[in-house]
Amino acid sequence: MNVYEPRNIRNVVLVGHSGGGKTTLTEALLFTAGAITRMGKVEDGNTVSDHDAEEIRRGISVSLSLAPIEWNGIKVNVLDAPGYADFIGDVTGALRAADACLFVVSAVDGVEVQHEVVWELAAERGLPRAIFVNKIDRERASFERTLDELVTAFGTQVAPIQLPIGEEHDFAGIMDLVDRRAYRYTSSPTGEEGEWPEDLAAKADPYRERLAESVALADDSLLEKYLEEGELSHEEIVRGIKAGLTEAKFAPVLVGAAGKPAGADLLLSFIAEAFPSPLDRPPVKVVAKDGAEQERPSDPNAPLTALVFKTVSDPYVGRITLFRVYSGKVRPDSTVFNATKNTEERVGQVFTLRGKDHETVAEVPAGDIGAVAKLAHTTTGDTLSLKTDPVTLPPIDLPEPLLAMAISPKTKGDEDKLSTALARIQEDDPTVRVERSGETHETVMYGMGEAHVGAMVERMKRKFGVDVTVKPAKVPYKETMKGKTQAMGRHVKQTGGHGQYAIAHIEVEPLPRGSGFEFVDKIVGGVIPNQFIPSVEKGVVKSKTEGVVTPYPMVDVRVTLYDGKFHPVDSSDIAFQLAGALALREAAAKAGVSLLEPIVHVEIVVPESYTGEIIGDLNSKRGRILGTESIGGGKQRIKAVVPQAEMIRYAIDLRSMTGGRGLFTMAFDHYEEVPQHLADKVIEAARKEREET
Ligand SMILES: Nc1nc2c(ncn2[C@@H]2O[C@H](COP(=O)(O)OP(=O)(O)OP(=O)(O)O)[C@@H](O)[C@H]2O)c(=O)[nH]1
Ligand SMILES: [Mg+2]
Repeated sequence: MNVYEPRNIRNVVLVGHSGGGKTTLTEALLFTAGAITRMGKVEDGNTVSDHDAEEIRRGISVSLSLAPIEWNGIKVNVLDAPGYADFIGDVTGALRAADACLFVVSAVDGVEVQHEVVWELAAERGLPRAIFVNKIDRERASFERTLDELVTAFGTQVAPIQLPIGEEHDFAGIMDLVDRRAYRYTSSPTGEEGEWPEDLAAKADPYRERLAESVALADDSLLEKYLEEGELSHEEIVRGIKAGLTEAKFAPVLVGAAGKPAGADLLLSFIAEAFPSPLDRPPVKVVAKDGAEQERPSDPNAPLTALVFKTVSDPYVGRITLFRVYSGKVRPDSTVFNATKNTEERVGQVFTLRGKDHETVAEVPAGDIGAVAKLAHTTTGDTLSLKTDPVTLPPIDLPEPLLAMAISPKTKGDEDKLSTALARIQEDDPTVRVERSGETHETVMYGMGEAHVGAMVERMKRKFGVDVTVKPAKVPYKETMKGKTQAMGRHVKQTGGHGQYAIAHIEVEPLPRGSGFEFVDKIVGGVIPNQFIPSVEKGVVKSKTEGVVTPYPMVDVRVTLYDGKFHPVDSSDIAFQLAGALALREAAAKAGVSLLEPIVHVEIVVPESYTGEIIGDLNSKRGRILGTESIGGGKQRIKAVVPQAEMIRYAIDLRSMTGGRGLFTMAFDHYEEVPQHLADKVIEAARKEREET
């Protein structure tokens, strides 16, 4: 593939709700431009983007794909992002690599949740937005209804530049409002120019006028001409649309049927003509080594600045790193400096990807997107620059994964394979977090939702050959003493031969929450010899760690050893350990224990209309609401403390309550006593599980 100058590059990410047709549209664009000779179908598992076994099996995109397309001397880097909410991590990465978003909206389903969610992300970043109304050939498709929904959701900046000729089965072509031209589609992906349909003119003309008006309003010089002459030329309208789109003040709406395909040709020409090039976008801001902020121009001759927005690991191919160059260039057989990791990386071949296919390129200049293989240290989110001029870009803003699942290898002995797989998966996908819990002794993988965790499990199996079991992560319960008491542990066996003799008296008292565990030695007069005092402590610690009454560790207690007895011959380390453990058990039996559970602090952000339902649900989860506040944009922030046990599946619950419009964060806060009736159930369940294993 040729090397393109920044002004001839368009980086466009396709975003939107799952099933809108992004992958099909990518296929249509590739086919229309002649980059592929046959159009694949998502259903048939033979599209360029959805090449992963997991994507073919599910029929949805799981991972971001790149598809470079050459059209009229312009290189369009299409990024096909997954629409399913669990894979939003890839979308946030792609928003950084792209210079504009194309929202793919189904004319049957209209505006859906992920459109709103991603629109907000793009708006926060000031990213230009255009819309493609797809599936206009489908039964129950309606352009007008979809347009109304778009205007309601995103405001009057949304304006069509095309209208369909017919809908559903009658869909025949597209009217281009800019030039008052009509294109009809039969068997070719390229429309045939024909008569302006006079029967639809009455509908189309008001839209044309509105378009000219909004374009004129965006540019004073155009406004003057429009008022004088009542008409604008093609170049003037396109200039106005481009300015409005680039400044994110105007969202043009196009239409088509990716599946046919129809409209992909007009879309490509529009992208080439009116979408911003890297030069039209503000220069990126970087932080130099001395902490100073700098701007980097979109210039191939400036020092290198590139962002790694996606990595894919494969045990056979190695790791593939996808990056967007903002300034400078990446050349084959060179050295780059990873300023995030503070290390040099050797670059071998430089290539572009079309789905899974590699195509080598001479270089990747400013404004372009490229890939390299087998970098040793670089992971998603890193900045590549030069050692002589190291700079970092802001990190990719990612959501926190909060669905906690415990995973373990199905086959004993696969532990090493599992940890290799987990390390790789985490490096590739920053929305996966893995922790080894010192408390529950589980390996816990945090993901964005069930589909995300499921996809990771599949990946581990297929790519890393390790089959894993997935269970909800355990809650790290604890136990504590209910009151203060004294107890004796007596381990005495003196029947023939070498005997065993140890007696320990302890006092046990509860401490405030969060104090942990204390052992105090108050032995006087050598009633227990010095060398055996650590033995008693060891026995007590072992017992409290395993759980004295419940299967959970004991916390927030002070154990004071104040008396005891020994025998000059029969006492031993092990005898005093046993005495210590027995004493603690005796004390627990006398004073009683209570079960403690972790309480998490949660903050939930939802559209105002959901506040009541969210609070009701938190109450039913034994939560305590700390407060609510309006945070603008029609959103409420709700703060609460809730038992962790009730929040295990909240990533799923919140999504189903709000249709995916809610966000939340969660962090450990403190431990509290579990109500007795629930404590009995928890202990019973834990005992059963212990017996089974
Ligand atoms: N009739 C018709 N069907 C279409 C059209 N575009 C896509 N489809 C079908 O809609 C379904 C979903 O299309 P995809 O391309 O997988 O949608 P997507 O937006 O990539 O979905 P995710 O990857 O899950 O985000 C598939 O069955 C397509 O064949 C169209 O223009 N007309
Ligand atoms: Mg897709």
